[in-house]
Amino acid sequence: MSRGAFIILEGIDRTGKSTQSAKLIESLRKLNINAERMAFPNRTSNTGQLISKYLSNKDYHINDQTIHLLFSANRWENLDFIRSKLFAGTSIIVDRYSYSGVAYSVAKGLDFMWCLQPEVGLPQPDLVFLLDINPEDSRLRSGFGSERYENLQMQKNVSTILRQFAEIENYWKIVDASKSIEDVHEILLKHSNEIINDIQIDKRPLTSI
Ligand code: ADP
Ligand code: 2DT
Ligand code: MG
Repeated sequence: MSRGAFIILEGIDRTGKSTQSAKLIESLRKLNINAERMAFPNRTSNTGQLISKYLSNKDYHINDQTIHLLFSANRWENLDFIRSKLFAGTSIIVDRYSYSGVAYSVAKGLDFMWCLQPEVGLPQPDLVFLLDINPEDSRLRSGFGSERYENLQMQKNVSTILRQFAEIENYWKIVDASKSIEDVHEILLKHSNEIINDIQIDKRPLTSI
């Protein structure tokens, strides 16, 4: 049996990652493709509860390096789960991954290579969608502004860093997230289907960051 595809949705806040990952799972399942959704941070584990408190309570202090490593640990604790699902043939759609980890910390002023280092060895995605939007537009969407990092300057910095990843790596696809929910969904479904099929045909191995 061939493995599932490891597909990531990245983007600044309110670009539609949660909406699109849920819709993608629904459509893939309708096509009889085994697929599961994950989101980072996973707020339910011990590290996730600390992270969630840090994000929602601006008075709860954790220094920048420590929170960076906690976000990374929050991914590492899911390593066995991710690998076992993929090798059982289930594709995984992930709402944020290592690239949010790097981009938000670099946007705060931490060193890029230092930020990337704890991600080295985690599973390498087969495809990353960058849901791209002008930060001036996404902040007008409902819910914006309630958590740490949801301010315009931070969003602009993160957007620039995520675009740099997308420009140098050919497994990234930039998607115009200002389109309608249905239009974005159609693009994501098409490319996800293609990569799931390609992996079945060429039996490519799962590699590491
Ligand atoms: P994210 O997970 O990236 O923060 P969400 O999926 O939670 O974003 O979407 C944020 C808000 O924007 C929600 O109210 C959602 O309904 C809305 N939204 C998502 N995608 C679009 C779109 N393409 N056009 C207009 N509004 C959208
Ligand atoms: P949402 O749960 O609304 O996506 O917000 N973040 C996320 C980091 O700083 N580092 C990371 O490694 C990850 C995965 C982005 C989560 C917030 O946490 C930030 C916004
Ligand atoms: Mg979300």
